[in-house]
Amino acid sequence: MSDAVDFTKRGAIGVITVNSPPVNALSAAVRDGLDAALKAGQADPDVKAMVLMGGGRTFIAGADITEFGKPPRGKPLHDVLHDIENSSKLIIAAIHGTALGGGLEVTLCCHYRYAVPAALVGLPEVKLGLLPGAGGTQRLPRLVGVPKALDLVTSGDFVPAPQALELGIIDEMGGELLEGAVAYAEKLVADGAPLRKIRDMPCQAENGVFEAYRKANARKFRGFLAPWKNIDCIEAAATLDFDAGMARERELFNDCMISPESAAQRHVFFAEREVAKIPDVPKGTPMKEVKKVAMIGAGTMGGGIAMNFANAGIPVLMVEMADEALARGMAIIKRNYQNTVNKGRLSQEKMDQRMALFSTTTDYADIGDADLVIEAVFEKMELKKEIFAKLDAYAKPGAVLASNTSTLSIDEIASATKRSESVIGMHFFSPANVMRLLEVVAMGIGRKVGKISVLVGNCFGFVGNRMLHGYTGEGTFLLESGALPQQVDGAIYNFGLAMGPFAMGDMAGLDVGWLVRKAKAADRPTNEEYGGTIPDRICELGRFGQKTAGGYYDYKEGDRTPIPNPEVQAIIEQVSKDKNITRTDFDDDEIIKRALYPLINIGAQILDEGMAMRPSDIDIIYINGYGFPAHKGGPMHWADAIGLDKVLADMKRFHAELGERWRPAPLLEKLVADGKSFAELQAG
Ligand code: 3H9
Repeated sequence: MSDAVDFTKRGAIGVITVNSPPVNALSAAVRDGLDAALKAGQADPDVKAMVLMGGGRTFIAGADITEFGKPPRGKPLHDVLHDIENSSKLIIAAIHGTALGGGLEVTLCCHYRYAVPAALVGLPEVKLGLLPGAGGTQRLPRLVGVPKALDLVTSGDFVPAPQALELGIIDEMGGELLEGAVAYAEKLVADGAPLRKIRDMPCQAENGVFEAYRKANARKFRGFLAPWKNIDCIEAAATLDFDAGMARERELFNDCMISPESAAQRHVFFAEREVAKIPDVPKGTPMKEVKKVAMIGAGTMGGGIAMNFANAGIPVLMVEMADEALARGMAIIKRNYQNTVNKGRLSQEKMDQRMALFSTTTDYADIGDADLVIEAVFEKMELKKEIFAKLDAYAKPGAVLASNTSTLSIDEIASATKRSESVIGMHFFSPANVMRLLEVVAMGIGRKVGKISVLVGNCFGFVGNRMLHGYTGEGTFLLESGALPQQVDGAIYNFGLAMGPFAMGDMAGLDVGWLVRKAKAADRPTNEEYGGTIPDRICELGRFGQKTAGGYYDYKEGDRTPIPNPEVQAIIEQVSKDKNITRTDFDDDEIIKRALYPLINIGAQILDEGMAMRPSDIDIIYINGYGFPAHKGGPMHWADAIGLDKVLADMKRFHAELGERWRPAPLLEKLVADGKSFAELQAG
């Protein structure tokens, strides 16, 4: 027997246990081990039925993703599954932890499924740009019906055991994993339960469901390949016989496997896990425990940040200058929670528990017992320094003092204290209680509040916003060169972002950038580098975006649909004239390059400066903080996929046409000269 799978006996029940940490993925060793264990069970005349379970913290979490794209080894998964389904003795899956992807597909070939209440099941392949390729798309709809199967395979959502029981994905639920499953197996044997095979069950769909489903989700799935292929597979289950459906699934699985979308999404999967690893901080380094947080500033941002901590069960003291500001801030927090309760996504009881974790004060002396103090006030250096001097006076020794700035120097803020080593930047993204990203210099706490934390250095705009300025700036330069806002936004939307730079500007408020540009601080890019001329003129008309019913676009009341505005078009054309620029037509491809290549170029500069640790960290920032599409893998992966030599050639063309802001980053030049990609740079 292999080390990865062992076979033991409990009376007349054989127990097959997969032991392949961390997640019991279906590696070659596991497949070979399963093969041997099944043979042992079949051959033993005392064994009447078998239980198949995972050792350690989980059942099987899926195929081994690290084997993808490598030459096949070991017994093929389909053959193992065939042997399970056609076993002459009952096989019962016993699920704890997670049964995901190929893991759930293994259980669907077992004759019955048992789970503990905390178990989760799901087919998350779609998140890797794939589809369940081991019969999942053919067997799941036979159990749960076509509509539910469509939702499960296209979302990749995990289903908790109690719900899986209701849906019929599992047959029995009980508290004890091994004892419970063995008892269930004994009962099935005693009852003479049949060798139930899901493949023999019927699968039907109502007329038109697939077309309707494709139509209803067209917007959501745009740019992705896998959701569409998943739907095709479920359709095959409902229209073809089982074996033909399996053949179709295999064919479409291969289409997904070789697609650039899947390569990008698998890159994102590993990149998300990579961000947590910091070379200077070995695994197991003790983390500062945060038992209490003080939040300076109870505005929208402060309140949103504070909610993250309350959600994680950590008490938060809200600090403001005046009682009215505290009352206003607490009312917003309460309303946010209430909305979630009203939508049925939080129980009233949980909301009450979270609200009870908040306390308020106007006296800085009260922050003395906080382990972490986070400041989220206006982006004004003087104000921040004043606050940090007070924090220095009242915070206990060892407390972490964080600023939620994204544009001011953390080093300068820290200079207002006598403990600069305790001062960090924590850049939450707005709305802070929703967005998944946190740019940070102290990693442990971010994970605790459910954020993907990325370590970044202290530079203007940290990483994400610094790159963003390149993108939004180039967007307005595109307007000067001949494009219109709706054209640029349309191209960016079709590329896969939630919206283009102008719709985004209108939503965020154009006045913010206007004020920053007017301040013209010495360490900031100049107005010309920002591409500020057009937005300045729009702001001068009092058009600040959605909040003033108009910015780059007009808006009807209560409607966020942008409507092109002739006055704005006139401004744009006038600016081109003033700058002696001949307006030209652009196709979408050129717009995408002009608007998005600055992300790559600035990303390369940031890497060169050591402000971000890895190309994949930048990808994670862009996907989670700025809505860059996962099917493109983030800006740096996207650049690799295009080919850095091609990207550089276009940048050189822009450099010649448009000037210094397009000077290619030295790192990019070097990678191309060395024939390397960002991924190869990262691999070392
Ligand atoms: C599939 O099944 C295809 C089939 O349909 C068809 C075949 C023909 N393989 O996330 P964590 C690693 S596709 C290899 O930090 P958690 C992970 O990289 C697969 N490695 O833990 C990490 O390594 P490291 C469908 C894997 O507790 C370590 O395990 N399945 C795999 O927060 C711990 O991971 C999925 O898509 C894998 N399948 O979450 C499930 N999974 O320590 C993907 C994990 O070196 N996995 N690793 O960084 C997950 O969703 C989460 O990992 C899970 C645990 C919920 C299981």
